[in-house]
Amino acid sequence: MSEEQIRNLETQFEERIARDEKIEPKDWMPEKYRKTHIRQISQHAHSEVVGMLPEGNWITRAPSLRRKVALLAKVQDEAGHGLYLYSACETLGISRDELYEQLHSGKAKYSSIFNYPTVTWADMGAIGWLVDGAAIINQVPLCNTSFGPYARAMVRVCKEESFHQRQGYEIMIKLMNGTQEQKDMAQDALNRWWWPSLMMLGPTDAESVHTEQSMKWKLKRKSNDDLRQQFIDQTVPQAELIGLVIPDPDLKWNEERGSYDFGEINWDEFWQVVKGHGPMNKERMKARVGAWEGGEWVRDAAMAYSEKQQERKEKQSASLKKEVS
Ligand code: BYC
Repeated sequence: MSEEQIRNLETQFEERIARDEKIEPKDWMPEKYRKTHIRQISQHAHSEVVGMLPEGNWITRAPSLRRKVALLAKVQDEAGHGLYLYSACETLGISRDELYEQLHSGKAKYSSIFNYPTVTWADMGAIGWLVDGAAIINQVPLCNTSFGPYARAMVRVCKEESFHQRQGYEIMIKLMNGTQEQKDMAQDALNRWWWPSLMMLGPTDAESVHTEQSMKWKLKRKSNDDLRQQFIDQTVPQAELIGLVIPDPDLKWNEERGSYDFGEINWDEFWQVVKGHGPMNKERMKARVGAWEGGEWVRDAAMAYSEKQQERKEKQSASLKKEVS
């Protein structure tokens, strides 16, 4: 293709984005658009799948049958989100095996938030309330993202995230209506998950290398700092309502801005976690790689079965043809 032809295609592409048209997998797209979508969608898929581990840790220890059923359903939803997202990503011309390889080799990132341990039952409340709460704020704008398969996957993901957020907040409400020990457990979980939840929404806009281009392509619809502010403004009243204290001495309502001012985020901690040095990075990868290796016989058996079915079909159609002739 000549340079002029490519320039024309690029112009048409930008015009489609400006008209808010969805870009579909078979449409022409700039290589960088394709690559940055593979990066973000696959990181999102990996986050869902790795994100099953901290909560999976509590399924057998949920305090009642009702809690167990809800937690199981939530973790299963996360597996489903991973599947929609891997499928959306594959439409961009990358295989599932390549995506897994990138995760297992450490080449692809997944959300920093899942590298923290879940040490008490209250952590199930804090994750649902805060982590899924932050995820909703981040993902609702993505329902309107420019790449069709990603936008459509996000619609269902967001509906399910809202159930997750409510089940988490309900655990916190229950604990805050309980004994002093239960209240302390809830406050301790908030103390540990608050700052990592703010970090989860990504580096500051000044440090965010991808935001500018991703906003132009309508892959991202809101900046990291705007989403973080929205999350804080939404969550602080929820904490106050049930008697929890946000662990930030600098948190203060700013009348002029109509938003909360908040304290300094420890960005060194964030980058350490992103680079693989968080409290649980090694365990998380060990669990994922172990699941991949341990599942090899299942994949082999499924392949052998489908080859056998194919052979059977071919034989049947050959004998049918013979009969007809
Ligand atoms: N953790 O330029 P930036 C869930 C990386 S799943 C690790 O701002 P971008 C759930 C970033 O990748 C939630 N790395 O990037 C599941 C980039 O590095 P690379 C997951 C992070 O893409 C189970 C560099 O830092 N949600 O909710 O414009 C149970 C510079 O950042 C993080 C999604 O994935 C991080 N937190 O913006 C419960 C949503 N933040 O790639 C809940 C979709 C940044 O150049 N993703 N980095 O090596 C997004 O919206 C965006 O990708 C982000 C980052 C806002 C996360």
